[in-house]
Amino acid sequence: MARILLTGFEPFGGDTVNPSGDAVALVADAWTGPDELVTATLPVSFRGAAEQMNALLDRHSPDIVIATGLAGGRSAVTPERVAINLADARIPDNDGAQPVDQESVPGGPPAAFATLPVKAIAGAIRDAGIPAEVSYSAGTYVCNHVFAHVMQWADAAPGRRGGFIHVPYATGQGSQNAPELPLEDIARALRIAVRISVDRSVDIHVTGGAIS
Ligand code: PCA
Repeated sequence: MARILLTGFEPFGGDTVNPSGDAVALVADAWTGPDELVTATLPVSFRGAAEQMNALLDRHSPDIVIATGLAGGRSAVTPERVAINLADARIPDNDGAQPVDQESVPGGPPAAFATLPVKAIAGAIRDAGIPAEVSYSAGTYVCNHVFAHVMQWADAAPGRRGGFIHVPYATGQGSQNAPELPLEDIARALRIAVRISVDRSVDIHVTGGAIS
Protein backbone atom coordinates (compact mmCIF):
# COMPACT_ATOMS: atom_id res chain seq x y z
CA MET A 1 0.00 0.00 0.00
CA ALA A 2 1.34 3.41 -0.95
CA ARG A 3 0.92 6.69 0.86
CA ILE A 4 0.29 9.60 -1.49
CA LEU A 5 0.41 13.28 -0.63
CA LEU A 6 -1.80 15.30 -2.98
CA THR A 7 -1.86 19.06 -2.61
CA GLY A 8 -3.61 22.04 -4.23
CA PHE A 9 -3.40 25.79 -3.71
CA GLU A 10 -5.52 28.58 -2.30
CA PRO A 11 -6.76 31.36 -4.63
CA PHE A 12 -4.28 34.04 -5.70
CA GLY A 13 -3.79 36.97 -8.03
CA GLY A 14 -7.28 38.39 -7.64
CA ASP A 15 -9.14 35.10 -8.18
CA THR A 16 -11.62 34.03 -5.51
CA VAL A 17 -11.26 30.33 -6.23
CA ASN A 18 -8.50 27.93 -7.22
CA PRO A 19 -9.60 24.75 -9.01
CA SER A 20 -6.50 22.88 -7.83
CA GLY A 21 -7.50 23.12 -4.18
CA ASP A 22 -11.17 22.46 -5.02
CA ALA A 23 -10.36 19.40 -7.14
CA VAL A 24 -8.04 17.97 -4.49
CA ALA A 25 -10.90 18.33 -1.97
CA LEU A 26 -13.21 16.39 -4.32
CA VAL A 27 -10.60 13.64 -4.66
CA ALA A 28 -10.24 13.46 -0.88
CA ASP A 29 -14.02 13.31 -0.34
CA ALA A 30 -14.49 10.34 -2.69
CA TRP A 31 -11.27 8.45 -1.83
CA THR A 32 -11.86 4.79 -1.04
CA GLY A 33 -8.30 3.47 -0.85
CA PRO A 34 -6.72 0.95 -0.56
CA ASP A 35 -3.81 3.35 -0.87
CA GLU A 36 -3.55 6.04 1.75
CA LEU A 37 -4.24 9.55 0.51
CA VAL A 38 -3.18 12.65 2.44
CA THR A 39 -4.35 16.00 1.05
CA ALA A 40 -3.70 19.64 1.84
CA THR A 41 -4.26 23.11 0.44
CA LEU A 42 -1.14 25.25 0.37
CA PRO A 43 -0.98 29.05 0.69
CA VAL A 44 0.19 30.94 -2.40
CA SER A 45 3.24 32.18 -0.55
CA PHE A 46 6.82 31.39 -1.50
CA ARG A 47 7.81 31.04 2.15
CA GLY A 48 4.58 29.61 3.52
CA ALA A 49 4.02 27.01 0.80
CA ALA A 50 7.55 25.63 1.00
CA GLU A 51 7.37 25.53 4.81
CA GLN A 52 3.99 23.79 4.77
CA MET A 53 5.10 21.31 2.11
CA ASN A 54 8.25 20.47 4.07
CA ALA A 55 6.18 20.03 7.26
CA LEU A 56 3.76 17.69 5.42
CA LEU A 57 6.66 15.66 4.05
CA ASP A 58 8.17 15.33 7.56
CA ARG A 59 4.84 14.46 9.18
CA HIS A 60 3.54 11.95 6.63
CA SER A 61 6.64 10.48 4.93
CA PRO A 62 4.72 9.80 1.71
CA ASP A 63 5.92 7.46 -1.03
CA ILE A 64 4.55 9.71 -3.75
CA VAL A 65 3.90 13.46 -3.82
CA ILE A 66 1.68 15.07 -6.43
CA ALA A 67 1.40 18.82 -6.00
CA THR A 68 -1.10 20.65 -8.18
CA GLY A 69 -1.86 24.25 -9.06
CA LEU A 70 -3.74 26.48 -11.46
CA ALA A 71 -2.23 27.55 -14.75
CA GLY A 72 -4.91 29.96 -15.94
CA GLY A 73 -4.97 30.07 -19.74
CA ARG A 74 -4.00 26.44 -20.30
CA SER A 75 -6.67 24.30 -21.88
CA ALA A 76 -5.32 20.91 -20.77
CA VAL A 77 -4.29 19.15 -17.58
CA THR A 78 -0.49 19.31 -17.71
CA PRO A 79 1.84 17.02 -15.76
CA GLU A 80 5.09 18.98 -15.47
CA ARG A 81 8.32 17.33 -16.54
CA VAL A 82 10.86 19.63 -14.91
CA ALA A 83 11.22 21.95 -11.94
CA ILE A 84 13.74 24.76 -12.28
CA ASN A 85 15.60 26.26 -9.34
CA LEU A 86 14.40 29.79 -9.97
CA ALA A 87 11.90 32.07 -8.24
CA ASP A 88 11.06 35.10 -10.36
CA ALA A 89 7.62 36.43 -9.50
CA ARG A 90 5.65 38.45 -12.06
CA ILE A 91 3.11 39.34 -9.34
CA PRO A 92 3.48 39.44 -5.55
CA ASP A 93 2.45 36.30 -3.70
CA ASN A 94 -0.41 36.39 -1.17
CA ASP A 95 2.04 37.61 1.50
CA GLY A 96 3.25 40.43 -0.74
CA ALA A 97 6.60 38.79 -1.45
CA GLN A 98 7.96 39.13 -4.97
CA PRO A 99 11.35 37.41 -5.31
CA VAL A 100 13.42 38.24 -8.38
CA ASP A 101 16.00 35.82 -9.75
CA GLN A 102 16.38 33.84 -6.53
CA GLU A 103 17.12 30.15 -6.16
CA SER A 104 14.09 28.24 -4.89
CA VAL A 105 16.33 25.66 -3.23
CA PRO A 106 19.49 27.53 -2.21
CA GLY A 107 22.56 25.69 -3.49
CA GLY A 108 20.41 23.10 -5.25
CA PRO A 109 20.81 21.88 -8.82
CA PRO A 110 19.55 24.19 -11.61
CA ALA A 111 16.73 21.81 -12.44
CA ALA A 112 15.17 18.51 -11.42
CA PHE A 113 12.99 16.15 -13.40
CA ALA A 114 9.69 14.90 -12.05
CA THR A 115 9.87 11.26 -11.03
CA LEU A 116 6.23 10.58 -11.87
CA PRO A 117 5.41 8.81 -15.15
CA VAL A 118 4.29 12.03 -16.84
CA LYS A 119 3.69 10.62 -20.32
CA ALA A 120 1.68 7.70 -18.97
CA ILE A 121 -0.34 10.07 -16.80
CA ALA A 122 -1.10 12.44 -19.69
CA GLY A 123 -2.03 9.49 -21.93
CA ALA A 124 -4.36 7.93 -19.37
CA ILE A 125 -6.11 11.24 -18.73
CA ARG A 126 -6.60 11.70 -22.50
CA ASP A 127 -7.94 8.12 -22.70
CA ALA A 128 -10.60 9.21 -20.21
CA GLY A 129 -11.66 11.97 -22.60
CA ILE A 130 -10.03 14.86 -20.74
CA PRO A 131 -7.43 17.04 -22.52
CA ALA A 132 -3.92 16.47 -21.14
CA GLU A 133 -0.35 16.99 -22.28
CA VAL A 134 3.10 16.98 -20.74
CA SER A 135 4.41 20.47 -19.99
CA TYR A 136 8.08 21.46 -19.96
CA SER A 137 7.74 24.60 -17.88
CA ALA A 138 6.01 25.00 -14.53
CA GLY A 139 6.84 28.72 -14.62
CA THR A 140 8.86 30.59 -12.00
CA TYR A 141 6.14 31.38 -9.47
CA VAL A 142 4.94 29.59 -6.33
CA CYS A 143 3.98 26.34 -8.09
CA ASN A 144 7.43 25.81 -9.56
CA HIS A 145 8.91 26.81 -6.19
CA VAL A 146 6.96 24.09 -4.39
CA PHE A 147 7.75 21.63 -7.19
CA ALA A 148 11.48 22.35 -6.72
CA HIS A 149 11.14 21.65 -2.99
CA VAL A 150 9.23 18.43 -3.64
CA MET A 151 11.98 17.26 -6.01
CA GLN A 152 14.71 18.14 -3.51
CA TRP A 153 12.92 15.90 -1.00
CA ALA A 154 12.24 13.14 -3.56
CA ASP A 155 15.81 13.06 -4.83
CA ALA A 156 17.27 12.93 -1.31
CA ALA A 157 16.38 9.29 -0.62
CA PRO A 158 15.52 6.19 -2.63
CA GLY A 159 11.90 5.18 -2.97
CA ARG A 160 10.51 8.70 -2.97
CA ARG A 161 8.77 10.03 -6.07
CA GLY A 162 7.30 13.41 -6.81
CA GLY A 163 5.94 15.77 -9.39
CA PHE A 164 3.56 18.58 -10.19
CA ILE A 165 0.41 18.94 -12.27
CA HIS A 166 -0.98 22.25 -13.50
CA VAL A 167 -4.72 22.42 -14.22
CA PRO A 168 -6.89 24.87 -16.21
CA TYR A 169 -9.60 27.07 -14.76
CA ALA A 170 -12.76 25.22 -13.76
CA THR A 171 -16.00 25.95 -15.60
CA GLY A 172 -17.38 29.37 -14.73
CA GLN A 173 -14.15 30.53 -13.13
CA GLY A 174 -11.96 31.55 -16.03
CA SER A 175 -11.42 35.22 -16.69
CA GLN A 176 -11.32 36.84 -20.13
CA ASN A 177 -12.49 33.81 -22.12
CA ALA A 178 -9.76 31.61 -20.63
CA PRO A 179 -10.21 27.92 -21.39
CA GLU A 180 -12.03 25.91 -18.75
CA LEU A 181 -12.71 22.31 -17.75
CA PRO A 182 -15.49 21.02 -15.50
CA LEU A 183 -14.18 20.78 -11.93
CA GLU A 184 -15.26 17.14 -11.79
CA ASP A 185 -13.10 16.39 -14.86
CA ILE A 186 -10.12 18.04 -13.17
CA ALA A 187 -10.74 15.88 -10.09
CA ARG A 188 -11.08 12.80 -12.28
CA ALA A 189 -7.78 13.65 -13.96
CA LEU A 190 -6.07 13.90 -10.58
CA ARG A 191 -7.51 10.51 -9.51
CA ILE A 192 -6.06 9.03 -12.70
CA ALA A 193 -2.71 10.67 -11.99
CA VAL A 194 -2.65 9.12 -8.52
CA ARG A 195 -3.55 5.68 -9.84
CA ILE A 196 -0.98 5.72 -12.64
CA SER A 197 1.71 7.02 -10.28
CA VAL A 198 1.04 4.17 -7.86
CA ASP A 199 0.89 1.57 -10.63
CA ARG A 200 4.07 2.50 -12.50
CA SER A 201 7.39 3.89 -11.35
CA VAL A 202 8.81 3.95 -14.90
CA ASP A 203 7.27 6.05 -17.66
CA ILE A 204 6.09 4.66 -20.98
CA HIS A 205 8.53 4.91 -23.88
CA VAL A 206 6.68 6.97 -26.47
CA THR A 207 7.69 10.01 -28.45
CA GLY A 208 6.86 13.33 -26.90
CA GLY A 209 8.55 16.64 -26.38
CA ALA A 210 7.83 20.06 -27.77
CA ILE A 211 9.48 22.46 -30.18
CA SER A 212 8.75 25.38 -27.88
N1 PCA B 1 -0.79 28.57 -9.49
C1 PCA B 1 0.36 29.44 -9.33
C2 PCA B 1 0.61 29.45 -7.84
C3 PCA B 1 -0.58 28.83 -7.20
C4 PCA B 1 -1.36 28.26 -8.30
O1 PCA B 1 -2.38 27.58 -8.18
C5 PCA B 1 1.56 28.99 -10.16
O2 PCA B 1 1.37 28.39 -11.22
O3 PCA B 1 2.69 29.25 -9.76
